[in-house]
Amino acid sequence: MDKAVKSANKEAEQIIEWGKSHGIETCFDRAEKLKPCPIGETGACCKVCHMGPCRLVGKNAEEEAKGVCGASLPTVASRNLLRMIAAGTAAHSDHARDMAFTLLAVANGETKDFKVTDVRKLYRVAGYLNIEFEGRPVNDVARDVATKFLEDFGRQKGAINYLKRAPKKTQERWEKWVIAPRAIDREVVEALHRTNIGVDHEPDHLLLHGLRTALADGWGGSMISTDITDILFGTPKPLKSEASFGIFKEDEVNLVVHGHEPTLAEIIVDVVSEPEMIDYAKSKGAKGINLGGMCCTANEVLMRHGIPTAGGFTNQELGIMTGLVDAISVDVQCIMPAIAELSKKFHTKVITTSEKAKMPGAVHIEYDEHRAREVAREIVKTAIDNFPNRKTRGSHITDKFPVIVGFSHEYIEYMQGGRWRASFRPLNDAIIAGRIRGVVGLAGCDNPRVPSTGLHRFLATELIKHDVLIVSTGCGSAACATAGYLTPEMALENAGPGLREVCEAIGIPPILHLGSCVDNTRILTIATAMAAEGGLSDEIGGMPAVGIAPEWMSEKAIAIGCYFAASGIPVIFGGESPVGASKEVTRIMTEVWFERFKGALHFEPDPEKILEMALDYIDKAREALKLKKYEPGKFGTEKVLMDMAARREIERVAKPHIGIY
Ligand code: SF4
Ligand code: MSK
Repeated sequence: MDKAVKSANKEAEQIIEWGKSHGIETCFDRAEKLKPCPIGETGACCKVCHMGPCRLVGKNAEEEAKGVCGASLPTVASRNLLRMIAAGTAAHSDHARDMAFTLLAVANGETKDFKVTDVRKLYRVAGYLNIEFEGRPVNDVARDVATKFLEDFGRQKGAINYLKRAPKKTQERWEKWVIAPRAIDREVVEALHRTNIGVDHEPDHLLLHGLRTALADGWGGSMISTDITDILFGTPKPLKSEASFGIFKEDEVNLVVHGHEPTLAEIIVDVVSEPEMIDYAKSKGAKGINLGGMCCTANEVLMRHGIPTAGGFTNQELGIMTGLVDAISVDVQCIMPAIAELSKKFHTKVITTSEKAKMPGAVHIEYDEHRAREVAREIVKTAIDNFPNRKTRGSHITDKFPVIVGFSHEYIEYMQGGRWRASFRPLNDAIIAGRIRGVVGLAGCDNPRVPSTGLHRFLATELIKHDVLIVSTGCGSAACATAGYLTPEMALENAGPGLREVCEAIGIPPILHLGSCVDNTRILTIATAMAAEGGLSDEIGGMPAVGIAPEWMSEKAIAIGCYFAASGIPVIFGGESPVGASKEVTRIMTEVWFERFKGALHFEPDPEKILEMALDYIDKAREALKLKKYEPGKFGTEKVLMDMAARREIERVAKPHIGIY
């Protein structure tokens, strides 16, 4: 990895260089100019009251430094982490709340623009929630599902519904350590209460509530969001698309959807192919309308409709700098306010759409689920009207890469046995035999403080070389997509012999795109299914599986890392630890959590060490499970079992929108 470059993405680097020669500043330049405060960076600064901010620094800060109120460094650092978890959980879960309201509006007939698309998934979810579904009208079941989900936000006592989806042993650990969340809002509110001046001061106690809050995200908000999105818009199946800046077209109106919420974007996907809209675009001199995505809204429409992606978080300014984006419609989360200012240097219109998120310099066209199509048309029309203003003086890029995306856990199950024998048996067997050494969830943001996307690329190639199957989400997926890694050919060229054999037999890439950030919950579902299948661990903890977020930056990533850790998956984050100032907090998150939950949260800036740690965790888990010692190229003779239906299905992977499960 070339540490001198700002982005490992050649095309991104080209645009950054073009920007430099035209006096345009991006997050990469600002990251260079603005060094992080070393006290805040490591969690040693407290500003929860106005006697501070108190900076707990010095040689013996861990033992001796105290804030004005007497708070110690471990207290301050653990409070800071808990607040990050609460904020991350709030973001994912508020998104989920809106999804639940949309499902309720559909069930009540209050919106005509959405419907239940995947009835099978609705029934599956109803089953998880003990809701009767057989013989009942679909909308009645949908109403009960939405209502039960909404209870998960405001319940005062009891437990979040989906906790019982976890393996029994995993649930028992949560009960033993009293971290089973009661309700999403309750845990977030309690986190803010406990971290208020003068409340909870015991680091372990604060961090246990951190895990409880994070579980409210993983097995609550995020999982609810994933499931409702599948119900409303369809459970993803592999399909082919493209990634990188070359997705923009010179002769068409380019509209980008960016952020995290799929609802408005789903309707925009529909509206851009309305004949009246295409005619309108033609009347303005364009050949058509080209829709692209950015960040996680991109992941949502990419995996359901094959809408191409321009990439992840750090590509948002660069996309505008191609000079080809006529409008960028943003919803919530990970939207840099810099894009509004930057857009003034081009012709791009930045359109904010959420009642929760406005931006100085942007046009605001507010989304309302009751008139979704009308709003979507206004947005598409704004982009079309702006096409004649295109000055085409940006840094045009033509490179793009093919991608195969959209591996929902349901499809992964299906592809291992067809419709009637769907299971996780072949995957478990491949791990047992040592063909697949283990599984890594490669997730999280891309970050301008490192050669952006470079850590994802390095780890992706190294892990598959070592026969580790990768499941990826969020901007980690975008980093792999814009590198051309999300193809079955990647297995032939780069995977170790065992993983290659499995990928060839099933016809899958060695890096499976699972979706957006909230879809990290699909990894929890996969791990649960693997535990139920048998032959490996009987809980999530102890699986030869690791989570890695090498370039994380968002508080949401911290919440994700913590719900993985509490569920039993060791997690390694890149960069400096946000609690690195406290040895005690670091010890709790690694040794103590591992002892209690078999999960942990590490921070390690060196990507080579991240790789080493991940492989070590995997090998130790294999040893503890008494599995065959991993040796490259040496494994048993078991074959991946597939029926004819599954084989025929896989052969269609290269065609757009496949899948019959
Ligand atoms: Fe300082 Fe204590 Fe106030 Fe924090 S809570 S700012 S440590 S006085
Ligand atoms: S968008 S949270 S930069 S992954 Fe989900 Fe990407 Fe991180 Fe945002």
